[in-house]
Formats: sequence, C-alpha cells, structure tokens
Amino acid sequence: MVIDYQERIPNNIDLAGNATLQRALEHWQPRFLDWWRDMGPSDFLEADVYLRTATSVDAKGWASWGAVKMPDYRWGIFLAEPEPDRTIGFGDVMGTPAWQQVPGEHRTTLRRLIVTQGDTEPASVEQQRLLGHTAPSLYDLRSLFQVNVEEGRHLWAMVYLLHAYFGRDGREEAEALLARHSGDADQPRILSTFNEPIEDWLSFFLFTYFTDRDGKFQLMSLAESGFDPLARTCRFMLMEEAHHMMVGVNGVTRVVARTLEAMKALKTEEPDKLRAAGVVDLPTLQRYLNFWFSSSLDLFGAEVSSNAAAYFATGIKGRPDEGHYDDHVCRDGALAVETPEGALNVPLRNAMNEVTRQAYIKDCDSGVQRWSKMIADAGFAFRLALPSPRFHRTIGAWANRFVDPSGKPVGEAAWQARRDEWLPSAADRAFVKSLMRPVTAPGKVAGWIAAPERGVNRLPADYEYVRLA
Ligand code: BYC
Repeated sequence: MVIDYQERIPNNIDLAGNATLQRALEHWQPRFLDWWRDMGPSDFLEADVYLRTATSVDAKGWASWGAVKMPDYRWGIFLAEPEPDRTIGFGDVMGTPAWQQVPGEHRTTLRRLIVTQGDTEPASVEQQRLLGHTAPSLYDLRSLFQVNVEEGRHLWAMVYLLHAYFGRDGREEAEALLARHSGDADQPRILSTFNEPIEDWLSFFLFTYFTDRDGKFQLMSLAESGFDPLARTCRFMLMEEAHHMMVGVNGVTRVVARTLEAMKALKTEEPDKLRAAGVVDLPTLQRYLNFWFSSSLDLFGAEVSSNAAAYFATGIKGRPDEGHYDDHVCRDGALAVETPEGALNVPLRNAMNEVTRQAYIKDCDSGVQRWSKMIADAGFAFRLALPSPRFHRTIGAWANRFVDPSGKPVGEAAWQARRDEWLPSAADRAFVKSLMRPVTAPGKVAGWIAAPERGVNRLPADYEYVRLA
C-alpha cells in the first residue's frame, strides 16, 4: 500500500478511518516536534538536507529523494504488508493465529518491550545531537541526519503501537518517551548504552556498527512476534536499520583506509607519529571498538533469563530468523554457558538472550575481519579483533568482573592498572576530539578519514548534500 503524504501524519494504516487514534496522535505530534527542536540535531533546523523518505512499504521503490529541512521531514506510521492468515512460528503457541489485538495476559510484557524498544530511538538522536558541528564532510553530515530522522520515525512506530493498542497507559508511556533523556541524572534512558555520550565521529561510526546492529537483531526477534502489528512494524523498520549499519561499516572502513595510507607514507605503526600526522592510530581504534562492542553486548540482557524464556514460550519474542532453526518449540535442549562460577547447562528457552547474542557476535566479527585483512594487505602486523564477550560487561554473569580482553580474570588492581590499554582513556578521547573539525565544502573530507568511494543515490561524492542555511 502506498503511503498517503496528503495526511498530517503520513501513514498506510488508514488513520483517517480511526478518528480517536488520529486525534491522539495529532496531540502527540507537536510534542514530538518540540522534542526534535530541543533535543534533536542542534542548530541545523534550517539546513536543506538531501534525504530519503519512504513512499511505500514494499521492497522495491520505497524511497523518494530530495532536499528537506529536517523539521519538515514526513515522519509517519508505516507497517509492512500483512501476511494473510499468519500464524505464530515458535513457542507453546506455535501454529495458532497471530494476535491482531493485545492478549490481556501479555499486555504488561508487550508494553514494556515496546517502550524499551521505543526508548532507544530518541535516545540515539539525543546522543548524536552535537555531531553535526564536527562532520568530516557534507556526505557524512547527510548520513548522520538520515540516521537521525529515521530513528525519529522508529519512535513514531512504537508510539503508534502504544496509542493504538494500549489505551491510556500507552498514551502515558508515549509522553514518557519524550521526557526521559540520554544521560539525564534523574530521568535517564532505559538501557545502558543509550546513556553513553557520543561526542566524536569515531564513536558514531562504532555505535552505528555495533549498537545499530543490536537494533537489527532485536527488531528481527520482534518481527517474529505473535503480536502482528508489532511484527509488521519491525519488519518495515529493518529496511531502514540496514542503512544505519552501512554508515558504520563504511565509516570505520574509511578510517582504517586513511590510517593505512598514513602508515604506508610514513612507514610506521607508531601511534605517536600517526597522531602527529592527524590520523587515528589503530590501537586507539581498537580501544573504541572494545568500548562499543562490550557495551552493545549488554543490550541482549543476561545469559540466563526467565524473562527471555517467558517471551519465547508465550510467542511474544522469537529468535532472529526463527524460520532458519529446526526446532521452534525448544522445550528440550540446553546451551552451555560459561560463567565465572563455571560452565552452566542452561535450558534453551532461558538461554535465548545468549543464543541471539552469539549470532550477533558472529555478525559483528565479519566486518572486523575485513578491516584486519585491509591491514594485512597493506603489509602491517597489527590486527583488530573483537574482545572476549566477558570483557567490560555491566549486565549478566560477567557484570563488573575484572577480565582482560582475552577473557582472562585479572583481579581489580591489575585491571585498573591496565584499563587505558583496553578502553579509551581521557587522553585518547581528547586526541580524537582534537581531530573533529568540521569540513563543509562540497567534496572535501577531513584528514583523518578517507573520502567515500561513491556518493549517495548515484550523485557524485562532491554533491552539496547539505545546504547550510
Ligand atoms: N541496560 O532478564 P534480563 C535499537 C534489564 S537497539 C539496562 O536479562 P530481558 C537501536 C532488563 O530490561 C534494540 N537494563 O532481560 C540501536 C530487565 O529489566 P526489568 C533495542 C538492562 O528482559 C541504535 C532486567 O535487566 N530493542 O533499536 O531478557 C540506535 C533483567 O534482565 C539491560 C530492544 O532492546 C541493559 N543493557 O532482555 C537506535 C528490544 N539489559 O524488566 C535504536 C526490547 C537488560 O526486570 N527489549 N536489562 O526491569 C528487550 O527485548 C529486553 O528488554 C532486553 C533485555 C533484550 C533489553
């Protein structure tokens, strides 16, 4: 179904046919716009940004491109097409019809999951709000704003579900999504990673590589949900999520490419010499990678989780690509999970967070391997690698344990003494920040990152992707 852009809130859900819901959402809309002005990208409200807007929800031809001022972006409500007679694909309810309304017994759980998902979307926009001032190119500035407007739309997606299916408490939760703020001492965002500051573009690229990839896996799990409106919403969101991860992959690849260029020119791997040449040395990149990877691992929850078991058993949340597994019931079976106290044989349903985390780690590793291959091909010995999943955790069995990046427990004193070898130090952050000077001439790129290989939507790389007001 084509999205109706004549409406105040573009949608493919026939909002005009539901006056109560339309009124409720039109009431929330100005609050969202106020939030965007106060907490969204700082200072670029008047800039013309070359943005992609969804025009239909099928896999082909769903994007229209053009210069838009961000506050005029057409945020709306888009669900993937319904699958006729869809049944639930896992758990004790496998094979029964998907729910078109919220079952009373799952109301609290579904609301909490939708709120948790919704909370991450505006959180990430808040985390990134100052980055526009230091973009390494207009191309990158456009990418940032594309990600930001789409995260804004993902918030709309969850707010729609809250308004349409959860009555008054859903409306209250939708208000609260605009009241919590990333890093706020009194009203922080719900999940840990979304309260971490993103103050430089290296962090932005690693966040979009690692944390948006958690988004992909969580959305894929929710796309399997027995609650059909949630499943359809997430299926459409996944199309946008893919672009966010691309921004991360390309961003880090360009950082590695530029650093290798300097390493070859100067014939050195020495961090100090490379820093003096104005590029990010690879050990610093590794420390940033360690930080964002370990933080993103926390987003999958504990290894042993009765919540996860209940979500799976009751058909609320499946595994990413549930169709690829043989056993969709998982009443038997166990997963061996390593804890500081030794190996645990965890019943499979209780280990669903870990099953998903392991699939995520594999997905993360592929890009890291490619970056290491770039380094090897350039003739240097350094290798980037994912740290052990035990390292630097704040959630689950390994939370607050003093473990080195290889996964070996080292004791608190040794850990503290070596912390700055493993995670970005204050000096690393200051150095990376010192590189962050805006480049705003079309086609020009900051010295710490290689130029993009191609432009956007077949436009040249030197196109004026953002016309600054
Ligand atoms: N920080 O049984 P457990 C994205 C809480 S990213 C703080 O292990 P469960 C995006 C947990 O909530 C994807 N608290 O947890 C990316 C629970 O609290 P309650 C976001 C945490 O329920 C980039 C308690 O600990 N979507 O879209 O199995 C840019 C017990 O834990 C954390 C979702 O997360 C943490 N890291 O699983 C923009 C999907 N981890 O309920 C967007 C919805 C756990 O006892 N969320 N806790 O008070 C979920 O499916 C689940 O809530 C979780 C946790 C996977 C997060």
